[in-house]
Amino acid sequence: MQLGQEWDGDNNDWNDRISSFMIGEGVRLTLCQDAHCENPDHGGSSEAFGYHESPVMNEWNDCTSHIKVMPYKGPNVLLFKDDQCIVGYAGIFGPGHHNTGALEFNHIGNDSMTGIRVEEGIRVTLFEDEDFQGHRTTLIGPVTYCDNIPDFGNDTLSSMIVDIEPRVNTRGNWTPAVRSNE
Ligand SMILES: [Ca+2]
Ligand SMILES: [Ca+2]
Repeated sequence: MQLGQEWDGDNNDWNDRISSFMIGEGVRLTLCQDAHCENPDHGGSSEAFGYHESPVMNEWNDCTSHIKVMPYKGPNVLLFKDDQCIVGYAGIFGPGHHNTGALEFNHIGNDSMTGIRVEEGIRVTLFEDEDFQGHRTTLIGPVTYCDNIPDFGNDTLSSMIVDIEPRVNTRGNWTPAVRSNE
């Protein structure tokens, strides 16, 4: 599929058949279980960015009915509900405060995150409890953990803060290494 393209499984032989896929560099992918993405929240859709390969899709096997392929602008955080960084349920999160409701709406759910991909230029703090409380750990991108996130439990994430990571430039001044895409 090409950038900016939408694909509706009702119009071809591929409805409810996709079991693996690859996303190219610079591409943002939205998968929906309903025709025309009629149910975009948790349970109905999933999102990821490339480059990424998903050799299996677990709960998403044979249930994709609609696909959107759009240009991707980062940096962001990609969360995975399942291990091995499978998409699956996955969600894209930009800079900001993401409380439990945001996790639930963006395809992950409360106490279900197992894997994380943090792009370069991003700092993310993970919290065990809602409202940015409880045990926490901070990750600096670029880093990917598909199974065990150091010093953070599996299926415990309830809120998260994503920041642009400041860097020292060649003149020694603090400056954002990358700009937000907001
Ligand atoms: Ca999980
Ligand atoms: Ca929790």
